[in-house]
Amino acid sequence: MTTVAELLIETLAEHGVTQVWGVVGDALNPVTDAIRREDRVEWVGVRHEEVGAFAAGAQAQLSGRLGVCMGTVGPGAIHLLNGLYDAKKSRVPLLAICGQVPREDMGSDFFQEVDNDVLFADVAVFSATVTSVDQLPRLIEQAGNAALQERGVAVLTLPGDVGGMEVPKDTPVPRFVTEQPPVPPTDAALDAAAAAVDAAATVTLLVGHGAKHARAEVLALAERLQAPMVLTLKAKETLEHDNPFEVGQSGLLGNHASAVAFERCDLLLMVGTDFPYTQFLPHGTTTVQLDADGTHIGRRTPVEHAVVGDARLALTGLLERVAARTDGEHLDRARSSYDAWRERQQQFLDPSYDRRPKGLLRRRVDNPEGRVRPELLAALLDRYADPDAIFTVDTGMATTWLARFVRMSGERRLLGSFNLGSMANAMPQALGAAGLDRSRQVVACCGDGGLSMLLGDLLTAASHDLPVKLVVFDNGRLGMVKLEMEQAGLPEFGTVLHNPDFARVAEAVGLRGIRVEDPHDLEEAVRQTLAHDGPVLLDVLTNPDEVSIPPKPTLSQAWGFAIAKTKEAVASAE
Ligand SMILES: Cc1ncc(C[n+]2csc(CCOP(=O)(O)OP(=O)(O)O)c2C)c(N)n1
Repeated sequence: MTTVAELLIETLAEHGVTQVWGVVGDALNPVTDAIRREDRVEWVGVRHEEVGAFAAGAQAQLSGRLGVCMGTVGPGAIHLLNGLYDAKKSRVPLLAICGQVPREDMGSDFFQEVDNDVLFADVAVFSATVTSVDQLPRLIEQAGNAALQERGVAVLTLPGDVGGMEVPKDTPVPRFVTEQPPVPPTDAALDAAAAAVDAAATVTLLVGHGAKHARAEVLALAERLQAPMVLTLKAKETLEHDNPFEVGQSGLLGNHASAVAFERCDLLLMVGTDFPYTQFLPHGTTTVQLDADGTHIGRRTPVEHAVVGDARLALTGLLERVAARTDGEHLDRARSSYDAWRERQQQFLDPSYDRRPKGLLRRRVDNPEGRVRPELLAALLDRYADPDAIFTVDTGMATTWLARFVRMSGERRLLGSFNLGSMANAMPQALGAAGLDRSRQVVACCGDGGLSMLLGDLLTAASHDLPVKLVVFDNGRLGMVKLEMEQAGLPEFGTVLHNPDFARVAEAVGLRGIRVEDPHDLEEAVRQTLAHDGPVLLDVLTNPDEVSIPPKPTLSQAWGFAIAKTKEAVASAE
């Protein structure tokens, strides 16, 4: 005989799922029992379900297969929510298997009862409660197909008495549809876009994650148009390396060269990007937008020419139509600005460098205790991490340091909560990545606020032998919020974190722990961390007053900073 739970787990194993993440309990006991007896699927018990959702989401991003997490009745399911929203916004195929009270108690406000189909209505592309074996195998198939085809979250809820029910003998094992043939753009759209491109004196490309499979084509187009290429953070992974046209990122973590590239272009060509920070985009230019998803067209900036279709096909179509250019002045100007900026960044890698920016942001970066500059830590991770390392990064200042100092080699991967912007994603995502391949190096760049939010799951790294390298940018602050407050002219408030020695915490739970307080110890510590053959946490006390300067700091940001610093000085003198 086969039970509902066994059919579900066999389906997932056939699809290629190798791990399921969650917390065991009540309604889901038949499911975990089926996993226990299925050799192809490993159960990873986490301490907080949110960690399971983030880890499974990371696995889906890396493997292209369905990620799977579980949360049992009521609170266990609710704990998944933040990780599920991250998957939704990153467009990641994720299946959440959730528990429910037994069918006879449903609808009676029973102990722990929560209506999952209502709870998950906003986050899920598909959500259903299995109330009869007659719904199988179709509900399983629909859930998997919805997650994979719509690249989102599917939720299957099993009431307590359903998981162990027997399915009819000849019930076929559901199979999921994974093919997604690329949609070609129309000739008319390509003709109009190409004519606009040819009419423009200068073109700048803004390229996002949607072009990740079209690297050769996007580079060929940049060469043909002599166009600088601003990359979104999500495009960095595949497009940064060996790319003579890229000028880094825009937005708060970007650099001045992107502003040069935007300000001086007649035409902005957006490829596979939904970059949301409109204030950084150029104004008064003609815009051409290529996107596989027509709902993305024009939602960030007015678009004169829309090309809806697969990025590779659309770029190939443009390459067949646009004229080659020989004038490289626009490209050279943006690239020179980029080279100069990268050169200046190197100064931060000298521990004795005293930074005094010129102009509006002139001020001294306080570092009275001689703490490690976060830039140096990121640069050393870049230097010593494997060429195919997987990096995960927490939302916060760590994202800026990684964006600026860690280069993607082509084989390196980069995961973050880049659309939801949740804290505490880096450690869970690293666990997920390590679970897929324990021999590949996984480096998590964690904020101290982010790490401590889901700290309990350090235990998962130890107990499931997940050899993650957890690097804590320990500035004793909710640093990004400190920066926000100061740019707005508010004195820093509520951002100080009274942290433990995270290295000792790590040791206590079974990881190796290394702590660095003196910049001179950093290089050796980074080497040891990355070379350690098991889970390890490197706790680095970094300077909380290190700030990042955006591509075009505004007058109000600079004033705000000055005012906030004055208020803080007054407060500390009182
Ligand atoms: C779950 C969640 N809560 C709050 C925020 C708002 N927020 C964004 S960054 C940040 C501070 C992050 O601090 P930390 O992890 O220490 O990193 P740092 O910025 O200091 O490098 C906060 C509170 C958020 N993005 N996500």
